[in-house]
Amino acid sequence: MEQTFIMIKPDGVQRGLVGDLISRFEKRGFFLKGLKLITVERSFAEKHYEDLSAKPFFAGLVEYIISGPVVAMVWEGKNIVATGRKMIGATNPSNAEPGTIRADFAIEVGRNVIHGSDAVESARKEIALWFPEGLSNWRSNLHSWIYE
Ligand code: DAT
Ligand code: MG
Repeated sequence: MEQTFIMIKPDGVQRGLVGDLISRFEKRGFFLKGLKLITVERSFAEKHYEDLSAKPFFAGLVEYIISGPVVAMVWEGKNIVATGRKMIGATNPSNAEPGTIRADFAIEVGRNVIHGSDAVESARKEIALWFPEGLSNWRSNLHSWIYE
């Protein structure tokens, strides 16, 4: 089953959105496979966002991500990478569709509350980076109530 890396950014933690955001993924029918509250080092944040290192907003983005604890998670389910991105909404909250996380909880692109992997391959890389210790391998008893 497909997995994705989801991170609640420092603003989401500070604003008390952790429970609500986790709830959205749980209620949809996705399964939580990894979870931790962690404040990352600058070099780690730079590695996570290495593909964006040439962008003018890179330094500010790194400052934001290291500004407080984040909630790092791995979620699992059918087509979760693409579905997770849809649930999160457009990068700039002002372009995000109503009902998406970024439309419901954010105003500015540099305070957009949550990260989600953009492809199966980047999910694999991000999960390996954030969870080198591995994941929990449990299987929900609700599986057959969610999947045909
Ligand atoms: P996403 O987080 O939707 O995958 P991304 O990977 O292109 O978007 O960029 C990572 C983060 O960088 C994004 O969540 C917020 C910030 N960012 C992206 N584009 C930006 C811009 N034009 N100005 C300021 N910050 C930006
Ligand atoms: Mg991205």
